[in-house]
Amino acid sequence: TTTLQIALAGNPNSGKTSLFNEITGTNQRVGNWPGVTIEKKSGKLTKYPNVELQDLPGIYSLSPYSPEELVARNYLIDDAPDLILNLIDGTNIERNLYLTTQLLELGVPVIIGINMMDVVEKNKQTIDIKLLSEMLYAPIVGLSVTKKKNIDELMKRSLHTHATSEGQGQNHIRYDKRLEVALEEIADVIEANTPENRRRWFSIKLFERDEEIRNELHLTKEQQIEINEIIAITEKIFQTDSTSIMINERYDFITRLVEKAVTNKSNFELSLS
Ligand code: GDP
Ligand code: K
Ligand code: MG
Repeated sequence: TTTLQIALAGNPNSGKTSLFNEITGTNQRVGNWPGVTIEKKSGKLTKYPNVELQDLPGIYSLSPYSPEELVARNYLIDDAPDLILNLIDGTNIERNLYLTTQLLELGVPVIIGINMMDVVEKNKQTIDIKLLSEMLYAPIVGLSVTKKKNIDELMKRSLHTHATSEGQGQNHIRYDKRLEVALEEIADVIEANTPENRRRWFSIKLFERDEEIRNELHLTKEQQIEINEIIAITEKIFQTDSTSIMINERYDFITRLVEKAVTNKSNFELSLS
């Protein structure tokens, strides 16, 4: 029988291990990731024995700067899980969504679990999950792992997401038009080197001058020159380097998202008085 692979990804302290333990019970395998002393845990789901969950190291981004980021990134790219389950700390949504914007680019279906909803409610915050879901083009379930609320719902939606490839459509987050033009131009340059579902990810990584990706694609000299020109023009337009452009665009997008979808009721009441 084929096993469905779900990768559990998220920031440190978003509740990944708590969720992992809750849904895999004692069906766990623990080891190390190859070449590094980072713990690797995988396990079959108690309720769905043909589904395997891979607990990834907690990370804030998919850059290749820390061993944890490299492990997570290599797994997501090379092992190509069937689904990414991105667990988010709902009390820290702005920071957690930075990684989410990157996971959504990988070309793998993503489902988002917004955890710690017990604390969110206690803090009198509200999160408009439907609106967030529409703006991110991904299914989202709010839950609390430690209060055991909505865990079954999250897993059911996860299997449904995989079965229907919900969340892996052509629709995706769009940044500033001038950046999108550059990304499309890079995508055209690498059309023959990349599968369609991965092309946006590769275009963004090349735009960020990610050396590992550049080597992996075996680009010709001409392709490299074209891409360098696209990057240079865009940097001139934005008056900053390409890495900063991407970071700024991600944060601008997240700020707009949070402004629209997250409200702090206690602040609202204060502002009325
Ligand atoms: P990881 O670093 O992503 O693996 O996160 P952990 O599973 O270690 O959880 C980090 C902390 O958050 C632990 O103290 C958990 O008990 C706590 N935690 C996890 N889920 C919830 C939740 O839904 N509500 C609350 N209040 N705490 C939670
Ligand atoms: K932890
Ligand atoms: Mg953990």
